[in-house]
Amino acid sequence: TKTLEETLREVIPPKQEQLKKLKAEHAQTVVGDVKVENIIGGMRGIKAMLWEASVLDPIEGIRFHGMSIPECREVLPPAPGGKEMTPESMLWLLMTGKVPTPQQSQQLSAELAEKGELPSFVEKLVDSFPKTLHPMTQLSMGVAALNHDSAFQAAYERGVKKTEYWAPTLEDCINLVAKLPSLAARIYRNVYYPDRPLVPIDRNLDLTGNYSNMLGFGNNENMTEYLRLYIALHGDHEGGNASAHTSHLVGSTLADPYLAYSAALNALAGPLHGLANQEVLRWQIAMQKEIGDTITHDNIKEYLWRTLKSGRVVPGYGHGVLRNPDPRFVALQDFCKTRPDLQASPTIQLVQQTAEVAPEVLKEHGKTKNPYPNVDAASGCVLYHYGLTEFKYYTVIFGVSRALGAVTQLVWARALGLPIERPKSYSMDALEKLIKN
Ligand code: NMX
Ligand code: MLT
Repeated sequence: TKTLEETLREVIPPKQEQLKKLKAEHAQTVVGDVKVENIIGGMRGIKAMLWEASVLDPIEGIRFHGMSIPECREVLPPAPGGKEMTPESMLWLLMTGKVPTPQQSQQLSAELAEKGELPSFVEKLVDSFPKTLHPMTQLSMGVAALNHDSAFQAAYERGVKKTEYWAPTLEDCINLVAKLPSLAARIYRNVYYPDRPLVPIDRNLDLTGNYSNMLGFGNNENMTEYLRLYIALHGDHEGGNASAHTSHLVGSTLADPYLAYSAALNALAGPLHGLANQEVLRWQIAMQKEIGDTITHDNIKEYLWRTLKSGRVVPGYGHGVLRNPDPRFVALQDFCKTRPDLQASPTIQLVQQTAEVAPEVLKEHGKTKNPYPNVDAASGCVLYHYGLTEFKYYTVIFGVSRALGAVTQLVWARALGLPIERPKSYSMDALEKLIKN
């Protein structure tokens, strides 16, 4: 059985050839144009980045190396005894473009468990944070501090050849993915359950089995399976989203993967991006309180209009690229539909009913280009139902997940020798001059 690194050694050379050919034959081929609306509109729609692991179609949603979410759920190996694809299987697919065998996926789980402990200075650093510091700030700071032991940084100082950059980068990336659950679980314990002892890593468990255990949900197999699906699903969403793009930008300076991903987490912590899953729960709970026990489409509608008229966005709805319901939302709803306890949950019912009403209200409101639910509309309610009710923590789980796609691109950017990212900017005066010419 080939390891992840051995598999990468096989798949990198043909990709390097593909890039060489693209450069040689198509460097001057035009694939789109740039309008003033793109420059002043958050670069929306500009085709401007290479990103190998996934591509987002506005109607069909995300495909990982061409595979849809239902296809991934079908073929990616689960954990022993489980049914849902694991994040390690997804990481293998993202990195190599190949579906791992169950043995390869388990081998990767074992490697991650072996490398999962935090250096003691990082434990001390995280333990020194005030409980009131947002969990995402803690995560970002903890990840940045892990760069103390960066293999890439050490190799760069030794003068490693450019063609070899990717191998120490991969070493850092695997270490980062391995350590994220311990770091994230430590933050959860410190902020919400300071008297609870921390559970050590079990070398026989997969990454999420350990994470769930460390969060205190190890005896709830449904929650662990949900976390596997959640973390695998949120792993990558092509390159232009704010967190992935940040990681790519920072990584393009040859900053090590810890620094690149720490920066990405700061982007994920914004309410228009990953923090929306925390905001959805806060908003749903406030709605539940206001509406009371009799939930009808009419009173949900009224609540939606109150949110919109007060000038706020409806969290969990809209998207920069998608123009249909997010297939990740659909997959999480599917998970709920197969479990009677979840179907009976008032919080989950409210999410489902809101999704029935909100698109019409948002269409009537007439602003958003996409009136449909995105993944954040559904991701938190199952956590809430299973007892992880501290919704300020939800984006941390997103942060454990998004590393899968970010680290994949960091390895590929170095394997392909991609340059530092540096787009051209204009002032309004300069733009007007450009228009006149
Ligand atoms: N509720 C109310 N108004 C909205 C919404 C919404 N859910 N979505 C977009 N709009 C408004 C938007 O604020 C903008 O208004 P204005 O012209 O006054 O600035 C207008 O509609 C056009 O925006 P779009 O072009 O449709 O959206 P854009 O690509 O700029 O932004 C989001 C995409 C996702 C930031 C936006 O839809 C949004 O703020 N959604 C709510 C927050 C959210 O769920 N974010 C999570 C995204 C997924 N993730 O995990 O990252
Ligand atoms: C994501 O998963 O990153 C979000 O859906 C946002 C995006 O793709 O722009």
